[in-house]
Amino acid sequence: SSQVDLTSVLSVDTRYKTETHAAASAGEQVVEETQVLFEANEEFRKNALVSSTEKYEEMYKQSVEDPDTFWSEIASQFHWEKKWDVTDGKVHTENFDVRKGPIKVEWFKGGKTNICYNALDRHVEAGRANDVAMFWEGNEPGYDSSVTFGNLLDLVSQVSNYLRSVGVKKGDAVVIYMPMLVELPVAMLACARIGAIHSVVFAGFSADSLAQRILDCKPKVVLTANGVMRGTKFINLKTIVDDALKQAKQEGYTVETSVVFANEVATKKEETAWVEGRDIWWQDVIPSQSTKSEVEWVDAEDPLFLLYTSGSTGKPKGVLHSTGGYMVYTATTFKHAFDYRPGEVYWCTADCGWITGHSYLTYGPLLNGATVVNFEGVPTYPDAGRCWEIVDKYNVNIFYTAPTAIRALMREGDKPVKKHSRKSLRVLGSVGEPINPAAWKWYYEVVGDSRCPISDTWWQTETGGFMITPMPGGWPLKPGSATFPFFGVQPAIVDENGKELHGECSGYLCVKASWPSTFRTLFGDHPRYETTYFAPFKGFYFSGDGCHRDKDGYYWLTGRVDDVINVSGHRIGSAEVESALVHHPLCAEAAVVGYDHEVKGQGIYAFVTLVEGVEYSDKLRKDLIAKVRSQIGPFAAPDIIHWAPGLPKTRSGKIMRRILRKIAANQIDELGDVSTLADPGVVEQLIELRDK
Ligand code: 6R9
Repeated sequence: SSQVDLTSVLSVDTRYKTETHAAASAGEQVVEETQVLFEANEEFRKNALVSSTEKYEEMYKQSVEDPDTFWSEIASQFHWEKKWDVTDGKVHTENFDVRKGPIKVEWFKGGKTNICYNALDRHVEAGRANDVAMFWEGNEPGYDSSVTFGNLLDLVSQVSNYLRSVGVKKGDAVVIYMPMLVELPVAMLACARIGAIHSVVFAGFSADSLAQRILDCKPKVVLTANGVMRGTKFINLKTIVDDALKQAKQEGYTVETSVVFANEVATKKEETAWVEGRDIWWQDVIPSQSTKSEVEWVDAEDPLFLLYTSGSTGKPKGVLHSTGGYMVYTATTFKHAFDYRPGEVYWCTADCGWITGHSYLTYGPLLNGATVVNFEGVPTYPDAGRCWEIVDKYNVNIFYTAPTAIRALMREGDKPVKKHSRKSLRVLGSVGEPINPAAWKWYYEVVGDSRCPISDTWWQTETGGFMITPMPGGWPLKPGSATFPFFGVQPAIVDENGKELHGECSGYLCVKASWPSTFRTLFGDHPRYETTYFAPFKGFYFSGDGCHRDKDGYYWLTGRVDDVINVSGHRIGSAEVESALVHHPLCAEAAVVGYDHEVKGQGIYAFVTLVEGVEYSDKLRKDLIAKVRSQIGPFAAPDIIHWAPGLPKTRSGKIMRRILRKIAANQIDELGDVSTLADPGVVEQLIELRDK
């Protein structure tokens, strides 16, 4: 791979200015802007895919003025068994305006393709069967493996043949609840190969959450593993799945087949609970399958996968992505946002249970024929140098992680980083939440030795791929800004009335027109799709994020403006946590807000009103937290439980979260007007009980 000798970047703008401002709409979200420009050096820029702002502007202009031609040219680089329909020169149709009828997006309709074929067979047929497609690094140092594109295709074919043998057909759902083994992306690709819809559930979700998802999408088969070690912790996945399947059955849906990968490094087969007739060992049925598997050619608009994500209200939403547009878009964004060069090794630390693991650990990189690293463990095990040890071990060129991981490692100091060479690194990436300038600079200076541009990629489960992102080498970066829109993406910052703002401004981030990987619906609930995302600001897709555009046109994401809390880059709905808390028999009412957390970005702060006559106790506090862990998953556990004799409510009974956020942030003198409260005395009581 092309290793460019990169000397330190030059700081174009030497004035170091730190500005803080509040996003108009977000009100309480504050972004810290550092207006220093970081520019990749000349050598980097010369070789970059997009090497100048002019080049970007020219391509961007074409992409929004004539998206049909722009994306058709790119789509043609993939294999299509049958070409898509072109009507009046158009390859896509869309309605983004609820006033004009149902919201609808279609790209490359009529085209027949298969994303698994494009991610694997295509490269094998091009003579790359023996190139490494995936390096797998286990939780325990020393446990590793590598698979070539040929190996991967064989494995995927076997799993797909097995799925067919148990009756899984095109359009059927398959739930995958697996740790980060090679078999997880394999399972996803196997579903895609036969046109089945995969729904990966992050293997950190509880039995209740898994059951809820199973009941929603009704999978024929569940693919899982008996257990996994994450750091020093053993997670018994099998008992969670058993519990979930039992719950689902009680609620009326029976899963006939559960395939269990025996993960012998973590636990023993004989110690695994078993349900005869339903459970079957992966190792007993997959390796005996044929490695030849017919590709199911699907329509570009046929569904590829479902991924549940949290909203501000109600139960999790099944975000549905279709095949063709998603394929074209994830591949293209991967290539440009990381300036990927053939032969490079790319490592994304995300789990396949989240969208990042779908688009940028599996599909995007493999579609480009990139070699990916799949890491089972955690960044701090056995020590804080693990990531850099892995970078050196596989000569990783592109490293993509989340701010929460960066901050956690930053706390351990520079030493564990400096112990390893990291000279293979060329590009760094960040995703999941706004990256604070201090973490950005540490990442840049210490991890990247002031040599690697950082791609801070803003996007969402719903968008399928990067929306606002740097193209390294294309333009200077500002720490904390995701910079500019990707090709074809037309962002709009609007005010609370839905009026688009221009120039330097702050407001709600929307998108004006579809991009190829727009999510097509919420599974089984198109009305909710329309009301959540398209009704708030007519004519636009509303992201739920606040945003500021500075005088140079750079975009700064300021965080969620709804009741979604972003903990370590994981989206958690306040309503979900509240509903878990009130499941506890002694909890009468709960209100949950986010608060600034040094490592996690945001922490979960829960105000809890107990049933009349019940005493506060540390034991009860623990029980309440345990309730959330079991209802949602350990990652959603509240950091703080604040006893609340009452909650601040308006006369119409609406909880005023604005006030709770201020109390959680300990900004007691900024509570604002409390006179509209039904009982203003509640606030005094809450302040008194802080830290109690
Ligand atoms: C990809 C992913 C989406 C929410 C999104 C926003 C936050 C993600 C960000 C970012 C600022 C970035 N977010 N990336 N905020 N800068 N680079 O994380 O998807 O889990 O659906 O979360 O995450 O608030 O709305 P998802």
